[in-house]
Amino acid sequence: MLKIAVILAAYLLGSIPTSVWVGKIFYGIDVREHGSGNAGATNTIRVLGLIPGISVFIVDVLKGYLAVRLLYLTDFYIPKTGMFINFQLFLGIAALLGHIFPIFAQFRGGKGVAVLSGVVFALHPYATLIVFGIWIVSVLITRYVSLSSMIAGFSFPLVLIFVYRTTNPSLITFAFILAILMLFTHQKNIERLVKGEESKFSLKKKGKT
Ligand code: NKO
Repeated sequence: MLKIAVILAAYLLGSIPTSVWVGKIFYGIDVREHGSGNAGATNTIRVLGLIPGISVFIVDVLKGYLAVRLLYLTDFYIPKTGMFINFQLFLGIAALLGHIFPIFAQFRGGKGVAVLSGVVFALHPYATLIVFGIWIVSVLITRYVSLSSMIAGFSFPLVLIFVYRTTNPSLITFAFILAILMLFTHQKNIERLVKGEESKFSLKKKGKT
């Protein structure tokens, strides 16, 4: 019972719709009605500017990090199997699902990139720093945040396997599931990338479009 309550708490923490609230409270704007329509840090930079966007990024990373760190309990035991699954992984997924389908914002949330970086930082900080480096280089080369986020998503399990020689099967499976989840949340971006219509990242805010 306690574990279910804690997973629910992680979902509620992830559900805090940072970009939607920052936009509505400080600018009277719902960022989901402008730019890419995404409730995330990138679109907040696009619509409202760098300072609110970076603030959203920091809070969203913290949601993922705190869900995994603060709510930590002992590992899950699957009855009769002798198997333990790392409970932190469930908390990370719960926080991500909260962010993507937030109960506090009509279930229309973000794509989970910033939250996922907080989750993976809590699980493996060094691998996450490498992946962050890959993300930055990819943004600089391609100028596509969405593409870079998907590349980062798949880099995390690959860095775990090939750089850190991780053998923990539940961590690796979890990392691949999350990379696939990133493809799912970026479906519209993938369509735009294929058509050559995806917007390239720039620090200048474009205003309400
Ligand atoms: O508005 O559809 P859009 O162009 O906004 O947005 C696409 C974008 C959505 O994501 C965000 C959050 C941006 C945060 C970027 C920080 C990335 C740091 C990644 C480092 C480590 C991550 C490990 C695994 C992550 C997937 O994509």
